Amino acid sequence: MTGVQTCALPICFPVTIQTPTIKKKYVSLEELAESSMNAILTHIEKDNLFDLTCQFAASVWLENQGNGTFKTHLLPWQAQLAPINTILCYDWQQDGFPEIFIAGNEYQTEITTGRYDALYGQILANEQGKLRAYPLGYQGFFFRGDTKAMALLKQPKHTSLLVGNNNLPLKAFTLP
Ligand SMILES: [Ca+2]
Repeated sequence: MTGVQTCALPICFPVTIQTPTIKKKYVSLEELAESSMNAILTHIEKDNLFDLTCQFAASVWLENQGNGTFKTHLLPWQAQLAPINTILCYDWQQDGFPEIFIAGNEYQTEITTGRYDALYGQILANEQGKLRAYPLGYQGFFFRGDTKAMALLKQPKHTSLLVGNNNLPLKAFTLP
């Protein structure tokens, strides 16, 4: 006994769900962690594999600079709290610069990952192209949920912003 504890490879560990042969090959997380990617994938035909690379993980907006080139701008940190699923532009003050309404979250994650639920709806002020986050809950725009879609509904005297969430009733906010 060396005093080193090993942790059994849980059957619900994401990689063992997606590649069950790994579960048979490795009995502990320690063994798996110490193995190279080539060693782990010895049983897989590598000709059919391809590499994917993530440059960064953030929500951004892209500025079209013409000639097929785009400049990347990070959204404010308040928009980085969870995945954004829906974006809607509406000129709140009618000054010619549409505000950006964002909503999202993701409840369908694997149980070992945990759900993304930190976004309660956010309005970004568009100050002549520079984005600034309004305070959370500004003008009552605040809601919980796994938001998947928003839409504007123009009515005779005002515009409604409709917010659709999984497993929750449709929400409506009155816009000026
Ligand atoms: Ca505006």
